[in-house]
Amino acid sequence: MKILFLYPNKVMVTRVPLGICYLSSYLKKDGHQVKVFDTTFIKCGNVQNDEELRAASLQVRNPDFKEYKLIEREADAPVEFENEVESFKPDIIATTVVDPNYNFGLELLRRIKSKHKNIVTIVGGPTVTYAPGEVIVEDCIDIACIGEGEEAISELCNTIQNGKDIKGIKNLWVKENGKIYKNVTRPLVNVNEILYPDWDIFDHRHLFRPLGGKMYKMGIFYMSRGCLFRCKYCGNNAQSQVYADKSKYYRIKRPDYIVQEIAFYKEKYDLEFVFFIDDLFPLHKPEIMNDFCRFYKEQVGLPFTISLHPELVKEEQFAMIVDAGCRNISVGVESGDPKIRKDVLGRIYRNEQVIDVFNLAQKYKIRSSSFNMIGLPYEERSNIFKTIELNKKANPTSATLTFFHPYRGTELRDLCIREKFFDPSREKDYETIYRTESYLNFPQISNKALHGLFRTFQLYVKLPKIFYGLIRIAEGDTLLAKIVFSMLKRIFYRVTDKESKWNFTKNAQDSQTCKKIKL
Ligand code: B12
Ligand code: SF4
Repeated sequence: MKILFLYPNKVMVTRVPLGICYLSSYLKKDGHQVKVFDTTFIKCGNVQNDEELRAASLQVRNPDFKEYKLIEREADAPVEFENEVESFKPDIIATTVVDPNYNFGLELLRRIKSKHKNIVTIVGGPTVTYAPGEVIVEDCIDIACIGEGEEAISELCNTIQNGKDIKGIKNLWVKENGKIYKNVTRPLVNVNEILYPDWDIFDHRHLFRPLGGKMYKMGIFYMSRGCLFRCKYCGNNAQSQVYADKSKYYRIKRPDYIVQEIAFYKEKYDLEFVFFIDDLFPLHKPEIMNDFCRFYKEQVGLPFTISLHPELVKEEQFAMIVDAGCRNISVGVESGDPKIRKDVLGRIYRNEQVIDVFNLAQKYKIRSSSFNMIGLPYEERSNIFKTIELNKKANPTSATLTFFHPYRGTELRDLCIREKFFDPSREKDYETIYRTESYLNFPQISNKALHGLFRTFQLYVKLPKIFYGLIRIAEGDTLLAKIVFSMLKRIFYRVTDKESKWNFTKNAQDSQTCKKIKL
């Protein structure tokens, strides 16, 4: 069988999408022919790419992307996709989608399906798992995959190849002659038996990612699948609900297994940095961390980054992972207001716990990022200032900021629809703006005000309070505001240039000692 994957990525965000890589490994093992059509390096409409956008809001200073050939070429993505389909002649087109590229994915699929009705189309990924009913009714989709897809796609392709009936395959909703067959899910994947993901299917430029202003050849891995928390804005709740064995949803790989996997890819791709994409890196499991750190130091030794939850960080394990090579942590702060965090987001921890984690990063001299959101339901200007103040106190190396969006399948989305904060029938229009503005309408704060705070957030966090009056002016969109913004931007760079610059070398131990270059 020939399977063509479609990765409809509009914003040149690099990093191989592991979902497709895993599916590809399973299909290749069964002897199928696999290819991918990836729009990452094609300019898809008038959307700014992810890193340009982060640089414009002062969140990062980027290295030269062109040096690494990270460029979006001018091309007509739908036409190229059609050409690819006509030359590869796939039996199946398999697409992965997240909410912000869902309609773009549909647009590409529709074009093919209208001409090649015999090609079977299957979609999977977060949007499908969280809202299968919305997806399967689309005219260009034959099959929707709920949850993990490794075994489901493998069974599907083998069943089609053998000319058998596909209607009862677990994890799949199958549409035939207008009727939808909804099958139950199979048990969760055993993360210690899973095949290694096939990165080779993707353009190797996906391996390049910037961090702290420098470009690294980064490998992307997970040690655990799932999460122990159920925040109201995150897909994990909906994802865990689709499985009968919910208690096993958070799964951790054996330390020897994950370390062997990383060592294999380090060698194969000459990696410089390891990026753990775990929703919840298992730092809270000392017995696992002991072995992981020992094996990692012996067999990999590359610098790495992880995401931590403020509630689950203990100094003993923190020191251990730094010793093993952890050189960057990301921590979801989200809001600096404990009440908003608890009532709106379903995240319960104290501000002191957030500050303690960043203090540890400073004590152990590693880089740190906070993740923050703006434009939350019921959030007023004063609440946003609590987020600014918490970041000022915690003093992470970088404070990432995004607009809150009510993604499908989340509790907060239901609330936003109920309260009429947005119009779900306009979802398609929102895809082009989800990174640049809030598409929600709140009675307590205007979008213009949110946009102004988004642009100036870094100035508030990094500059002394004496500048607040000027920053307030820079929030506006008048000519004066623009002049003040560019003046403050210069001061901002002068301040941040004095901060440490990070240089991670392939040997994590060296990067620790040459970590801070004072300019
Ligand atoms: C790593 C990650 C990233 C990375 C890398 C993304 C990438 N290129 O893969 C970065 C940081 C770049 C990123 C960016 C974004 N991300 Co992100 N990301 C994740 C994260 C943490 C893990 C994804 C992953 O690799 N999982 C491991 C693989 C193996 O699982 P998987 O992708 O789900 O695939 C399995 C199944 O879904 C299924 N499957 C998937 N595709 C297909 C296709 C077919 C045909 C079939 C049969 C099955 C199938 O089978 C796979 C194997 O079991 C998830 C959270 C999570 N736990 O899922 C969020 C998540 C996917 N991200 C999310 C979001 C919102 C974003 C951003 C929009 C954030 C932003 N504000 O800009 C961008 C979008 C970028 C883009 N164009 O894709 C949301 C999506 C929510 C939604 N409803 O759409 C998630 C779910 C987190 C959340 N808050 O809920 N992300
Ligand atoms: S801790 Fe993070 S990954 Fe886990 S449920 Fe909350 S937002 Fe999602």
